[in-house]
Amino acid sequence: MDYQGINSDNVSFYHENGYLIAESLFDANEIIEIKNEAVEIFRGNRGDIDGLVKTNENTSDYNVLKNYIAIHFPHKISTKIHDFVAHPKVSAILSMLIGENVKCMQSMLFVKAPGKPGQSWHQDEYYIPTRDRSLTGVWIAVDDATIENGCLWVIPGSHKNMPIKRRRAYYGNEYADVDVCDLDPFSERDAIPVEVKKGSVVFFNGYLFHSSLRNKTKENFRTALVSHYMSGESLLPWDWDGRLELKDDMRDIFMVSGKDPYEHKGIKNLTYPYLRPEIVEIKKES
Ligand SMILES: O=C(O)CCC(=O)C(=O)O
Repeated sequence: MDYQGINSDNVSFYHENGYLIAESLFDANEIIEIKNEAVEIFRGNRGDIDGLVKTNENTSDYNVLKNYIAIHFPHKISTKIHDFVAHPKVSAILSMLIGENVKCMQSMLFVKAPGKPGQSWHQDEYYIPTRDRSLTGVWIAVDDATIENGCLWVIPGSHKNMPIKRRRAYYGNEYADVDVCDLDPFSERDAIPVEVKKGSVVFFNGYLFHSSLRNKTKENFRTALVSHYMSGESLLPWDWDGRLELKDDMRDIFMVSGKDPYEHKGIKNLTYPYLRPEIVEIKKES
């Protein structure tokens, strides 16, 4: 078992530490495709999205993108982004980490413009609960990610035997969120920055404590295409932060590897793209 430089030692590292970096998984030409597509999306050329700032052909790409943190569910309006979310290089590694059948339910295209806030400490399964702890994030670096421009931070090993932790109020200035995860028995001192070059891809476990800080650069974006996946076998009792009626299995998914064991249920079109707000309110507990 060896794919694009990822072997069984790397898979063991993932299970032990809760994250894995696949260096240079995408080449410069592929990364430029994502970067260009981000500009098209935020110019409104893939459809209007509530909150998009009006621009014209004379507006520079910098001025188009400088207004935004991220768009959620870009794969719903962009076939280019959909292709990268379901890219065989991503799905092959996911099937090494999760199993043969892998489905995707969510994507986010961060541009994280200069000055924009980060995401507070959290576990992704708090927001997107699976039945078998199989939630896996895939973070494709489209720009070099550095401490200064707000790279990902992780607490290695924090996913192991970890319950879903409560969240408490956050009053600081680094994050868009108004709450933050209780890290006990870990602390921020255990965190390491995940600085990666563009084209590298970070895979991380849905129970892993992770966060990102404000982009403190004056002119550098921190672009990343981030998507979430899980085992095809698990149901997905996800109400999309209270936007949907809670059902035992949310079926707005697509397979990126293998077969869908629940194919007979069909697929529903429930989610839609929206811009990530500057302040993210507390998730409604169900
Ligand atoms: O890219 C970021 O700033 C945060 C991404 C993240 O935390 C996530 O996808 O769960």
